[in-house]
Amino acid sequence: MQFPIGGKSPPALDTSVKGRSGVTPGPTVKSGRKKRRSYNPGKDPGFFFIESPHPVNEREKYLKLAIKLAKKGLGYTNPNPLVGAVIVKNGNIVGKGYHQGYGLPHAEINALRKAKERAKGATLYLNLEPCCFFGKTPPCTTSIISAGIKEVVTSLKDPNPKVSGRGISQLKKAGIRVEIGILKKEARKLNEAYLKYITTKKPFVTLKAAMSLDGKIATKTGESKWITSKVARNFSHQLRLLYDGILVGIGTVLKDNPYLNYTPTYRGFHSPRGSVSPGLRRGGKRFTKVIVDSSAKIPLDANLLKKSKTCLPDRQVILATTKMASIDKLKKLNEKGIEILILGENRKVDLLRLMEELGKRELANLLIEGGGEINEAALRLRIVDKVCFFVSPKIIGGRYAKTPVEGEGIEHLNEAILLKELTCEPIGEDFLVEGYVYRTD
Ligand code: AOF
Ligand code: ZN
Repeated sequence: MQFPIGGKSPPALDTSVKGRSGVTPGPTVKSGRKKRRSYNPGKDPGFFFIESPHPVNEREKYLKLAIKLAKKGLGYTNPNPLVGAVIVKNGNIVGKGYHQGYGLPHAEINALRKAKERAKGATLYLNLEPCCFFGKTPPCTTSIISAGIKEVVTSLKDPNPKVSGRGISQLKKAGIRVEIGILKKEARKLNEAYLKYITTKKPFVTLKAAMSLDGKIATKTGESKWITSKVARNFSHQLRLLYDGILVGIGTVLKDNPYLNYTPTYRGFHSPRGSVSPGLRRGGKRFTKVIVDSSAKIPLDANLLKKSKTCLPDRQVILATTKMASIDKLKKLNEKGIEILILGENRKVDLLRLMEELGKRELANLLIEGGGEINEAALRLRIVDKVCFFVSPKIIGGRYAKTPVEGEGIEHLNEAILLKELTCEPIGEDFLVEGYVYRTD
């Protein structure tokens, strides 16, 4: 169950409740398309719609099913999108499929394989425009055309520069009716990480923190174990399964000596967002641990540098540092298999450059579990896309008790980071408050 949060929203924002199906456009909506200049997760891309012989409800029903199927790939497809496909003929589902993992066949190919010759004259429903280029797999458009599909109903244009409407044009040229735009809000949310990564080549960043109701992440003596309940802690630990990497500051490493592992679970991870299927990651994706440590203070025997049964062989550690670090220490770290990135001349690691480097390493999304200083810098530099705050029903108090966002702080309220699409859901005894950082760029 989810609750909308009251209070004042930023101007002209789309505040919606997570999980609720969005407003769906009718079958005949004005044509024309607005230009999308920059990445903005909340903006309406403005697709145009063409009349279809199928009732809206039916098209929504099958697209919802496609989205449900797509979610089975959660945690496995990055940096590729989550895609589900349903093939319908004469009111019967003749094929279903989803993209199961990075480098594996695409959703529509899996559905076409199930449908076999029944695909001829059928309608294909899928939440993303089909691809039209040779990547790790051949273009899906070719298979759709040769299977004799007569209509494609999809939610979103694929903003991948190698596709970007070309998939749709190819289908239309082959005489296939194409309808686009239904359930686009849900489809955008499903692939929020992919949509940012593919257009900016930087990871979609979620900032995660656990705090008391009065916003403290520890007591005045630094005691922080545990503020939230076991249920919320397990939930937040399992969230790592949905991310390509995790970032912490050296402060957290020195204080907590964390492992930062994700635990592959054979029972699966069921969250209100969907479930991560049981078992290890498919498709060969690695989980990257990133430490921001400007003078390479990390002890060589820190837990997160240790080999771990649960994370190997798909683990990688990156130390982001500056020229202040001792070359000798960096050599020793490098000998342990740690990748060193020198990103900054003096005291601060250049986080913007770090995001570019992580994007080059194909991290489509990143979870920041930093302390107050890293969190503040990431928010101030507009690196963060989404916040995920676990709030416990405890009041800690104390002017010296740490808070999740520290740094120098702002002088004026109009400099505050604004959030939109805020949602709140109970997780055990605690609440998970999520929201997207409001961007004006
Ligand atoms: C689809 N359906 O299920 C997926 C699509 O390297 P490849 O061959 O796997 O291609 C990756 C690109 O294909 C990805 O960036 C996106 O544009 C598209 N992914 N497309 O129609 C799918 N996974
Ligand atoms: Zn494809």
